[in-house]
Amino acid sequence: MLSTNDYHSDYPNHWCPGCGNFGILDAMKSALAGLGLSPEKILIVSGIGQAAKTPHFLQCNCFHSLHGRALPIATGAKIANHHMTVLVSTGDGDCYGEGGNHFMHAIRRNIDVTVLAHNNGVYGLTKGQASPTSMEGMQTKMQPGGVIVGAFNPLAVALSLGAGFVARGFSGEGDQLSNLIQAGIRHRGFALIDILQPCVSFNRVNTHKWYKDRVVPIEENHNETDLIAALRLALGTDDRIPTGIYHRMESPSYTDRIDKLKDKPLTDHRYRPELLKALLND
Ligand SMILES: Cc1ncc(C[n+]2csc(CCOP(=O)(O)OP(=O)(O)O)c2C)c(N)n1
Ligand code: SF4
Repeated sequence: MLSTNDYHSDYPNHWCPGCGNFGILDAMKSALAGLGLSPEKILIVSGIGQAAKTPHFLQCNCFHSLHGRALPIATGAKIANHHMTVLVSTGDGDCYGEGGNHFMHAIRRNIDVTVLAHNNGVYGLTKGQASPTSMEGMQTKMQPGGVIVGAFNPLAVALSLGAGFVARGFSGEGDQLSNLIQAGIRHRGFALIDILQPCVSFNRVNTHKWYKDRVVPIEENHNETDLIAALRLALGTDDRIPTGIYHRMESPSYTDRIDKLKDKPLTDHRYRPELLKALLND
């Protein structure tokens, strides 16, 4: 039986005291322990940013890649060994801005990865510029007159692209978040968990209190298989921010569609350089 201590890493952590990332890190450990996944069976891929440092603080396989490029790395890793549990730890800037094109195509391909998007509505690491999810009107040092465009809606976009698992969590609701992460990992196919996360140093609008006043669990009678109901929730009609599973519907993942991978992962196939040589010669 595994405990959260089995995922503990001693790597020095310099996140600001009070940062929502701590709640996400704790929920990740508790989700992994709850699923009984041993560290060597897990790969966490990240891009660049405060959120992207998360794998340093976990004991498992980790690939800290380039800004916006976590999803292509995770895609390659999953295709190489689809028996590995692959998670992506990314920020709103990393995933929806710099990596927006990869976000779109990973969903379309239904890559079996669980994306934990630490959504703090700001570029934290580079000290507070607006991100794609910053609210219209939010003032930053770079946008002193306030952000002049509307915020990107990751849930509505993921749903409209056909993502099979779309959920929203909050770093201040650890038990719920841990359950969402477990459900995302269990889902076979692309899973997005957009996690609302206060950045106490640079986002003075979306504070802990601001979220506490608005976050509500999705109503129990919500039908997770009803895409239109999920879209309606994602588009929102009032100030409330529903948390929980918006949509869940399985379909064959990318590796399920590749005949050669039906019996065993690519890593277990014999390497036959003569075939490659023949191909190149041709
Ligand atoms: C190609 C490239 N462009 C820009 C940067 C600078 N940069 C580093 S992190 C970052 C934004 C990170 O914001 P987010 O993904 O929201 O993560 P956070 O730090 O808020 O967790 C930027 C623009 C970079 N490292 N590489
Ligand atoms: S700058 Fe913001 S996101 Fe980064 S560690 Fe501090 S509070 Fe967290």
